[in-house]
Amino acid sequence: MANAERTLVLIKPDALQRELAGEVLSRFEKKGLKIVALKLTNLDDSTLQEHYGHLADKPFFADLKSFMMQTPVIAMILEGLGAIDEVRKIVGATNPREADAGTIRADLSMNVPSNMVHASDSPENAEIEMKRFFKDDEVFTYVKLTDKYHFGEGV
Ligand code: IDP
Ligand code: MG
Repeated sequence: MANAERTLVLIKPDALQRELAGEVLSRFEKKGLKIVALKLTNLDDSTLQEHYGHLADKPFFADLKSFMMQTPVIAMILEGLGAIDEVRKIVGATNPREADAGTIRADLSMNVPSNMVHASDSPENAEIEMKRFFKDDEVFTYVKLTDKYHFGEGV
């Protein structure tokens, strides 16, 4: 939709290990975010070096990378009004014990790095991250019957 944003989300290995991937995806769907790309993919060291480059100097960086390689992750692009901020709101603060109740991280996790989900934090990073994980022909545009509720005005 012309007035909507797109954002990159990863469902992390702890969610897959704990059989909570469906629960996480369901929360985004229920909000009214449209799935426009979705796949299971393995992360390698160089992808993680790029993706978490802002954390490369941290003492936990090696552990973070090996955590993210425990299983494939589910990568997706979600579309919606203000999707970047709305998804970050639903995901909650980085530390699950500081996240607000009702968020995915607060409700379903206890610790870092195993906090269930990655979500882009700005329009600039969303563009970079969507390209990092998806080719153009893996991203879909389609009409849903519910679009008028989630994207329309005055309905
Ligand atoms: P974000 O995921 O909320 O955007 P970032 O600061 O970008 O938070 O950190 C990326 C990821 O690195 C976090 O989601 C978490 O998995 C991991 N992480 C962040 N801080 C720590 C830490 O202090 N110890 C271990 N892992 C951390
Ligand atoms: Mg981040």
